[in-house]
Amino acid sequence: MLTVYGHPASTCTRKVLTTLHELSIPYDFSLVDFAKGEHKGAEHVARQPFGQVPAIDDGGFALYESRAICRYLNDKVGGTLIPPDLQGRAVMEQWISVESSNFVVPAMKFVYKDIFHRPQSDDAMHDAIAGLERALAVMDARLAEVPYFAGETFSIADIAYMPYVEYDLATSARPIYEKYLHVMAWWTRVSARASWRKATGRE
Ligand SMILES: N[C@@H](CCC(=O)N[C@@H](CS)C(=O)NCC(=O)O)C(=O)O
Repeated sequence: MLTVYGHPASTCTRKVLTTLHELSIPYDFSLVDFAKGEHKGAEHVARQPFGQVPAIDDGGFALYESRAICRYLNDKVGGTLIPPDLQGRAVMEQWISVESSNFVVPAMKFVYKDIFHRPQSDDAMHDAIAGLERALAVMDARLAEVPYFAGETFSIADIAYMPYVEYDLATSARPIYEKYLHVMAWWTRVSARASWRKATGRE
């Protein structure tokens, strides 16, 4: 049995759980309790050397890094979460890179400020607003053309954005998102998926 070591509220854990549900892969969930500092304890650091979640153990095969885990899971079962053709896969990878390089940092600033109540300087929030606007404009233009980041089908690229979008929509970033109608329409589509509802404890 595959075991996920993670935390149910963690964005990166949610990517892996969504992928598992999309692929109908059974798993055990092992809570890494942040409140007890378990993520920085020796047992978890042996699984994830940066003391972060998630990590998996698949019958003795250990892996960490959420995006690598999602790709592994899809390839393990021959899933449809990665486009089968060379160019489709490359486009999916492009959008995962945009997520990790251009989107996550500004998106998470709002989560740190409004959900974790970690003080952020005015300069930091000014940069976050500008960075988020820029990323959303690029994402919106893509989603005006196709229903999902990789094209016609839901992929790991969509999963990569979803946890951050959900948290941001509960922050002061929401009015910024609401200007980008194609992003909002995509969110309505993808957040209705059973895999996401299960990964976030709604089903
Ligand atoms: N690149 C890693 C990032 C993992 C990550 O940042 N996990 C967060 C939770 S979403 C975490 O464990 N934070 C605790 C910490 O960094 O101390 C991945 O994609 O798995």
